[in-house]
Amino acid sequence: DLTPPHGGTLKELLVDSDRAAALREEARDLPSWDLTERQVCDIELLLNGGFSPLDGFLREADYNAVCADMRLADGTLWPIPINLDVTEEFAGSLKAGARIALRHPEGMVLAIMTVEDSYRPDVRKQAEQVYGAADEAHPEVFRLFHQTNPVYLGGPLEGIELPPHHTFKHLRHTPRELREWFAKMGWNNVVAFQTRNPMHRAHVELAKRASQKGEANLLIHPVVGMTKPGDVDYFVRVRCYQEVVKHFPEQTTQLSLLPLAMRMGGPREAVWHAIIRKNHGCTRFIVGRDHAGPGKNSAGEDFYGPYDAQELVRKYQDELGIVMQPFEEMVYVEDMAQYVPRSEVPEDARVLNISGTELRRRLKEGLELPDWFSYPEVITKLRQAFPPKRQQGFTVFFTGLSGSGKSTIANVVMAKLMEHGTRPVTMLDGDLVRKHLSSELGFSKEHREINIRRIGFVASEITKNGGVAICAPIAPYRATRREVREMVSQGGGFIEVYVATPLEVCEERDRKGLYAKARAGQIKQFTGIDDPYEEPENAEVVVDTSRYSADELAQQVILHLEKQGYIDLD
Ligand code: PPS
Repeated sequence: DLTPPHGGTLKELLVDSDRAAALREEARDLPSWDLTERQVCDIELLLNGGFSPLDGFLREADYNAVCADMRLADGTLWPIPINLDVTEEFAGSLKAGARIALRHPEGMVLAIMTVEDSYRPDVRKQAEQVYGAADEAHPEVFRLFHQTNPVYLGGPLEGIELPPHHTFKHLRHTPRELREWFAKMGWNNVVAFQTRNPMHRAHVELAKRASQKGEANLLIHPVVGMTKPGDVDYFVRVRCYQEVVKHFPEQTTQLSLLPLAMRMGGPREAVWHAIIRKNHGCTRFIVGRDHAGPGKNSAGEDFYGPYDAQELVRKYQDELGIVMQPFEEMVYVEDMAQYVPRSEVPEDARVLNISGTELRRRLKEGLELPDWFSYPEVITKLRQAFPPKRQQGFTVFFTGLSGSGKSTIANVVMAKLMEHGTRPVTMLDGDLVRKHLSSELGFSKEHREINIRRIGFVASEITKNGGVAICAPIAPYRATRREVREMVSQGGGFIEVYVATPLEVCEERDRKGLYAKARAGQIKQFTGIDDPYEEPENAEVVVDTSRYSADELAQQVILHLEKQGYIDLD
């Protein structure tokens, strides 16, 4: 028999069709909340039982216990908080015990929630307890601090329908569907392989060995919800997985897509992944090196040790009821023409390895990828998705004080790129954007953030489609610039240019007379005077207009673009 779900029963929260019809009618008169991308992922696994035994978004007592002890208030092991975060306005409009309609961005109501709890989390504490550090270099901590609404609502859900999917439908399965399929196939021992990256020969070797060792069938169970910013997007990955499954024995391997929003929580996330796979009917779960690792912290060190995740899963092994199959990194030994676990490499043997970062670099630069590393079909799919840099779109994002000379340099850069003529160019200058896209916005922190996110959104669309976006807002906040960088980098290049003209020089020039007005108190919240400007720490190019002319500085930007391979000046 298959493993029982976590907590004993598969907690599916979808109601029958009569009840669903009644709920849809009720929803018409209820306050409704538009789910964020993250919340859509979470609600899908809540409704389909992937998050059994949860019956909805966490109430405060459960949330506190999960953060502090990795358990729900009733003692059940549960490592990651699942919350419905909403705005103060929305939370403030609700009475105790209110029912609210939770809507998919396409408009349909997915579930009705009875709000039992409304609470304000201490996100720093959450970051420290769950992710081990309140360090914004951790992608989930950053999200928690900058992209999470301030109030959490907790309470049970009545599910009406699952979020719709329009891609790869034949590869999506609920826990129940997978369990039924395993039963039909007589698969009573299934090992799950988790991944958020394209699979190459090393992963195939690892998964094959794991299934042989456990005498188990194999479920390749990649995450297609949300992964780490900068990852290869799932459309591309799934096209690769479809090629890779052909290299496994047909009767023993199944590919299925998991709509999970990852947190990059390392050890705790590994425990969570194990629970989710158990709910999907798996008996075994592969935990490799640096499972769900977020990369380096702001001091340049790894957040978690390479085998911390294995250790934590091992600690809860009995309680989890799914067997961990720990795995070392597999490396290619050239003389043996074979992959082996790193500790089994013969002494003096030459080992070949290409890291994820190195792979992305080679794809971006259009460099060679050797046959020992991956399959030709997989490389072809990756190359289609990652054209060489000179065919990619990019964004040049100028930031700096008012009057620093951003627009002037940006205009020269634009003229030079138009003259070069390989891509369409769009200018998103600060004043231009405020006239056409953001005319209703002022200069509060909130409004500036909205303004910059709009610019980022437009720039990312242009970049994704192969064009050039030149942006020149003040963009005073580091966190918002990072968001824009993440958005744009998904589909092409991002070059941040810090126009580091000192405040004294900007004020002295005062081309628009705004500094004088700000000093006189006629303009409030003026950047550099009574509003902050957070200097960029990792801009690709830094220029200072007090020393060079706009022409010279624009040339510096153009040369950077050439050096990076985006343009070819020959
Ligand atoms: S932001 O912070 O990025 O949203 O600002 P941005 O959209 O670039 O707009 C900056 C231009 O608006 C004028 N202006 C102000 N700037 C800063 N602070 C205050 N309070 C303010 N009020 C008006 C100013 O002319 C800026 O233009 P530039 O081209 O930067 O000088």
